[in-house]
Amino acid sequence: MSKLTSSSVIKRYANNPVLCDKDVPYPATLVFNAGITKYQGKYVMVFRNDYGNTQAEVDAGTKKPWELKTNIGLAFSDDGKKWKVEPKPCFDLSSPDGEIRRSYDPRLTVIDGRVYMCFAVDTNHGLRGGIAVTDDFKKFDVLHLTVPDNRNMVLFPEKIGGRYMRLERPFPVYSRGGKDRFDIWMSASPDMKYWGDSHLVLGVEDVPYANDKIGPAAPPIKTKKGWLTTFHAVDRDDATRGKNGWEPKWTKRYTGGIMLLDLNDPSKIVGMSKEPLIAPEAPYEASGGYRNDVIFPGGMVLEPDGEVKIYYGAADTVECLATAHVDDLIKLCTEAR
Ligand code: BMA
Repeated sequence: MSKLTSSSVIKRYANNPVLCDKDVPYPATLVFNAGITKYQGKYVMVFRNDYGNTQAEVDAGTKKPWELKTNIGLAFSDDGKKWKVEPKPCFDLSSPDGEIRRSYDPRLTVIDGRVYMCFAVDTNHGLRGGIAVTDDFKKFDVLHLTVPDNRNMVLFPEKIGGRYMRLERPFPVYSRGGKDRFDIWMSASPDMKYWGDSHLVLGVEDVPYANDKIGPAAPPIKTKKGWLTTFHAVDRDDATRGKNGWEPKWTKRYTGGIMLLDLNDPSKIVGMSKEPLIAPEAPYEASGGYRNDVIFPGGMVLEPDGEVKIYYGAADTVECLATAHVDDLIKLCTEAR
C-alpha cells in the first residue's frame, strides 16, 4: 500500500515522546500503548512497560526482544504533557501457575466517578480482554475476562439506554479465511460482568487504508454530534517490507483512524474519515523503534476549550501526544460521508 499521511488537523506535541524508558524508575525498555484520563483534577496514565532486555543487548544480538516481560506502570501529570512515574508498577495479572502470562495495552474510562481499566491478557489458552475497576490505582478488582480470542476493548464513559457499552475486537481466524481479517464489534452489559447483545460496528473492508485488521483505540468521547472515537487500522505488505525495527521481520503498518458513532445507538456509524487521522511519519514513529511504523492510540481527553489530546504508542517503543480541535475531528468524520 502506498504512502499514508496524517490529517492536516493533527498537531504533534513538539516535545514528543511524553514518556519513554528513561522516565521509569524501575526496569523498563519499551514504554508505550498507554491509557490516559482525567481523574480527581489530574491527568493519569497507565502504560505498558516491556522490560528485560536493553536495546543495546537486542542490537548486539545477545538477547532477543521476545524475551521481554510486561507490567503496567502508573504516571500522573498536571498538564497532560509532563509526567511523573510512580515508584512501582501498578498492575500485573500474570499468575504463579503460568496460565496468565501477562496483561498489557491498558485503556482508562471514568464512569460515575470510578476508574475502569480495560486490558489485554495473554494466557496459555488464548488472548483475552479484561475489565478491572479501581478508585486509587493501588487496588484493582477484576470484574470480567472475555473468552479467547477477544481483546482491544474500550468502554464508553456513561451508560447508554441503561447499559454499559464497550467496543471490542475479536479474532475470528477460522471463519475469516484463516488470516487476519478482524473487525470492530460492540457489546452491552447491565453490570460490567455479563456482556452480550453484540453487534458488528465496522468491518475491515470499509477502511480504505487497511488491508489486514482494525481495532478500537482510545475510549470514545462524547460530543453533541455523536461519540467520537479513534481506531487503529493495519495494512500489511509481505512482498516489499521486511526488517523494520529491532525485530527480524515486521511487515505491518499501524495507522490511527477516526469515526463518529450515534449517541443513542453507538453500533451505528454517523461518519468516518476515509483517510488516516495519524499515519507514522515522525522519526519516533517511523524509525529506531522496536516495530517501526506503529501508531496505537489509547487515550483521548476533551479539554473545555475544545482541544482534544490524543495519546498514542509510537513504534511500540515510546508514548506520544498529538492534538486537534474537536470540531475539526467531527468535520473529518461527517464531511466524508
Ligand atoms: C498488536 C498489539 C499491540 C501492538 C501492535 C503493534 O497486535 O500487540 O500491543 O502495539 O500489535 O505491534
